[in-house]
Amino acid sequence: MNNDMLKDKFVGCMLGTHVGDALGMPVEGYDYKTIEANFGELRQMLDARLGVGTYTDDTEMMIGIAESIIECEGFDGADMADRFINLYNPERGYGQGTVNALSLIKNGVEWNLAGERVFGGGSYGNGSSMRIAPIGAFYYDDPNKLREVAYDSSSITHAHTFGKEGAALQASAIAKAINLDPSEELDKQSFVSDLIMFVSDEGKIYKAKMQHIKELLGCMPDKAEVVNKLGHDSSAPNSVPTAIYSFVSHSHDFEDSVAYAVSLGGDTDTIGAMTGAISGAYHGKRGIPERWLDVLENGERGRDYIESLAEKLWEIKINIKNKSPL
Ligand code: AR6
Ligand code: MG
Repeated sequence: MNNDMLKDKFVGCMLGTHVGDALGMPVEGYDYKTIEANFGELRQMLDARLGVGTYTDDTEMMIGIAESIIECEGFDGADMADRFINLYNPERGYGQGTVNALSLIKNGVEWNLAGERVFGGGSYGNGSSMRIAPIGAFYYDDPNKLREVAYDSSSITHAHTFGKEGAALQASAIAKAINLDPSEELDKQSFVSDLIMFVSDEGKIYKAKMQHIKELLGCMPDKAEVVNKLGHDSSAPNSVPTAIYSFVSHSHDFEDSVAYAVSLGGDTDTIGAMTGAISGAYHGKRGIPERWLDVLENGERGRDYIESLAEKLWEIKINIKNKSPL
């Protein structure tokens, strides 16, 4: 793949997170019937609690990951945890497990020990999967390193095996999407089969969910069946596969995939953000509707800043690749 396309995909997965987060935020917690009855097919950014196009904790924490990887040229747990703490703005709407883990670290607990103390053994919320786009992009060509860094970055706040595996699975879906050419037809079944192979034995809950995805791809399920089989709540096992399905079943078009993810209801901002990350990694920024990009919040750490982070991440990646002996 040429470098320009790669750059567009790095930007696409990070802005895709922001777009999906912003589209989903105004309808967070609604069920699919309520969304349908009130908004039909949601294709326009609605006024959210912080304004049109604003983001939640998903995008705020993604920014922390990107800043940390750029600054450290790779993963540094203490630095990443510090950035989560410094960026933390309660108005963005954080999960309780994340708030608890970050406050333990702020009070002196080591970054790699706090996560286990949450929910007695670690959180399996989707909070470490929703923010993973920069890791999926940065390690798009190295599945082993991608898994290691996804696990470690997750363990800061989400130390439960299902939390860590969800983050690695979401990162792997992003990496695979980066490696594919969107002008060629996506082989949907093999995209999902490869992800099933990637999931570790300890994460077998995901293998079962991904098997459901393969079956759903073979029929034309209604939303009730999709939600019933895959889930749409704020746990990683009940939302990462839902995002993967939303992408794979609507891989022809960024807008269709993210609109569909949000239309399923439940944890709409996060399922939207995760679908946007995978779909943006596949189509690149050029696949994201301009009318959505135009209304994204664009203050100090808004749309343009996120794009500049993605470009820096890409630059560092290219420099490392150019230095490598092979
Ligand atoms: N035992 C029981 N329930 C659990 C466990 C566990 N070990 N781990 C997670 N849950 P949390 P997040 C359930 O609090 O992942 C924001 O809106 C529990 O019901 O760690 O950072 C974000 O945007 C818990 O409330 O938060 C996301 O949409 C839930 O999983 C969402 O919140 C979330 O885990 C999740 O953020
Ligand atoms: Mg959120």
